[in-house]
Amino acid sequence: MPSTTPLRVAMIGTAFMGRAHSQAWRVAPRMFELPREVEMAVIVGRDPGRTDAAARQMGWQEASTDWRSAVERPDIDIVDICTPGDSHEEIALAALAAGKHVLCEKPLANTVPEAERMAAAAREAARRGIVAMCGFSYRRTPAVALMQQIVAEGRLGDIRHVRAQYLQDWISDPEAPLTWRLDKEKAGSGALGDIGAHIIDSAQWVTDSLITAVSAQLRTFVTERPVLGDSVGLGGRGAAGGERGPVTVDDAAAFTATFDNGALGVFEATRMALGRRNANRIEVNGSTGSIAFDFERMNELEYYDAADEPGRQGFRRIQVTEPEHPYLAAWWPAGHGLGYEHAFVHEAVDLVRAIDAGEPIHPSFDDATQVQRVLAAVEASAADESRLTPVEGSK
Ligand code: SOE
Repeated sequence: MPSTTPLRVAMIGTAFMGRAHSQAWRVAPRMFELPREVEMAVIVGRDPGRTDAAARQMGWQEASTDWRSAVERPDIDIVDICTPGDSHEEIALAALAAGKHVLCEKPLANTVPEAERMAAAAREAARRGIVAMCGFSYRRTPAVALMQQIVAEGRLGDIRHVRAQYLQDWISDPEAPLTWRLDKEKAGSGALGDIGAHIIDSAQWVTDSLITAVSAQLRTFVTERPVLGDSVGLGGRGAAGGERGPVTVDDAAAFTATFDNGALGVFEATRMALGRRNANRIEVNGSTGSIAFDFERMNELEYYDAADEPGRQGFRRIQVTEPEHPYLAAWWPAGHGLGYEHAFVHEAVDLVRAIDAGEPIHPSFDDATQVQRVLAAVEASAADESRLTPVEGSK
């Protein structure tokens, strides 16, 4: 039975991540045995009407347009930050100072200095029993969590290759409008920080090793787009009427990476891979085996064990739906499978359990700051054109 005092949540943000996190807070206490009840106390958005509607639709007790007052309320225990990256630091620092536990969407911040200040505040708050977590949700997709377990068991031997891609195509159309994700001021970077951050975090976590150096290229294929009015969800700027504005972030990133365990990494993040709506893939090759995850088949892992006898070797498909698999015992019988939103439920479950136990949780703000440092290194590498070696003879 949960203890009597519920954990009351204030969530800031009402768009895609606001919806995903609302689903998580609604479902977590209903599907998992939690030590504390969870109350969805208040949702905060910019527009009063839309935020009221979001509260009703998503199941929040109250709606507000004032995040500062929500963060200061004595009846709030957790602040869940689902806003664009340019507001993460201000909100997180205020929440931590007010003694609230914090879940902050990824990437943690738009710059390394912002992330470092957030991580320092989280370390100080931890001394007051406060828990802070960054929402790299894919760690809690059961197949990725199982991948990490298999690698941690040493079944792949020495890790040699990490190959990770995160492919989307939602802005392949050059007439897709300028939204906040295409604005460096709001988002910090483009595909690199939005989806590249996920595969950087997953790769480092699954292999228990950190990226120490990168060599990168960034591309912006479409350099200007239609400007939209400031409508909800699009976050466009200015008036409509045929106006166009500059895209100030990358459409695509590609980089190689050195890991501190000697492994060689190859990473790709793009919003221009036509036909790939949300293809998040990671493959790890070791000296005694390989393992691969593809979000387009998110309830499966492909596993190759070199110990299999000759003539019987090959990638086997593990259906990650068994009760022994991470998080699955709380869900359906084997073979039924989970979806994108379940990783967010697992985030909420683990956060509530960590808060109740007074224990830290990963990915921490320190983990997320390491990701931010890799993002910054990629941008610095890509900015140094001198590193590109021209191919002789080609024009
Ligand atoms: C990008 O469109 C995005 O919404 C990311 O921001 C999320 O982190 C990812 O889970 C889905 O795609």
